[in-house]
Amino acid sequence: MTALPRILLLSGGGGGARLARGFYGARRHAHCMVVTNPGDDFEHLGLTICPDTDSVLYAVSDRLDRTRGWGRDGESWKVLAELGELGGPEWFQLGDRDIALHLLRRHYLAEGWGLARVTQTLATALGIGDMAITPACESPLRTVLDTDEGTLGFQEYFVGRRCQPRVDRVRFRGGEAAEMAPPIEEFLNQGCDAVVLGPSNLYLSLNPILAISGMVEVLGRAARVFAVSPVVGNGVIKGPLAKIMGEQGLEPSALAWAELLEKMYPKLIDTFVFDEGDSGAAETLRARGYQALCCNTVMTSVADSVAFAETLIAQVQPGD
Ligand code: FO1
Repeated sequence: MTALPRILLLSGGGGGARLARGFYGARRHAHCMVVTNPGDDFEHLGLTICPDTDSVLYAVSDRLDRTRGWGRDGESWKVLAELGELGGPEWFQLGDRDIALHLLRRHYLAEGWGLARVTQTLATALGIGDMAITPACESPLRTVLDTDEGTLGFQEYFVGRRCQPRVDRVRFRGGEAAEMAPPIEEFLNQGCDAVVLGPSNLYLSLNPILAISGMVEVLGRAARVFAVSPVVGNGVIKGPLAKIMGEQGLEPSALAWAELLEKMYPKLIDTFVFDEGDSGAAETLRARGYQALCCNTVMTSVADSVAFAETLIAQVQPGD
């Protein structure tokens, strides 16, 4: 029985969560650990909110509200409504079922558990304990944005201001002190055949993970490093990436994304993965000596997600 390929997936936002679901559906063909972006996390109402981790927990366990791309399906909002009645904050919408998960996270953290153990325990409770899911680090790492309306925390920008302010700079509070969560080191020590940077916002979802000291060096040692373009055609499926690229003077194209990634992390990426509609970008990169793969990267169904994960797995030989 040959060993299965071991793949590390870096995930943020809805795109990363959908690809994580794909690897879960393909788990008999590869052993995948999902590393989630901690940069969106924040403290609210005494709860530790971990949106990009919870999107993966809910997507992989088929409990995600797929319309919103976050939070629970079949949600009710009684606590939030009463909170509003009592003069509490309603701007960040926590549904009743989502609050249950947050109360449990709060309880485990108050017991002194690390966030990685909390996350894997919640995954097991959701019936997906056979998939390794961990935040990239256990200490607070918070994305802050310097905008034309001042410095904003991520959720203030994303939810509070609906991504309207112009982004001049994205920073990560706690990045220098942050260390890779223990499960990641354990996974890597047992061998890692490929790293996949998911179809996530480079500025807001992947850079926080890559800001963790030593992360880029460690990932660079993997046999293969794939990066999936979050830009499809001249747009982004969801989220503020196209707008921020424009504010940074870049056109929101798949090629501009690849060039930005290569500029930020020279030689880290072996294979750029584009949607089949962006074959031009793939050709250009191949002409520059990079490997580029074109396939269907738009995941509108679980079947799409699984097919995409299987396509990536087929590129990876165990013990590469
Ligand atoms: N996004 C919103 O646009 N509005 C919300 O009220 C909101 C609440 C929320 C609650 C829990 C959670 O895990 C995510 C939530 N999100 C909400 C999404 C959140 O802002 C994420 O950071 C984005 O999905 C970006 O990754």
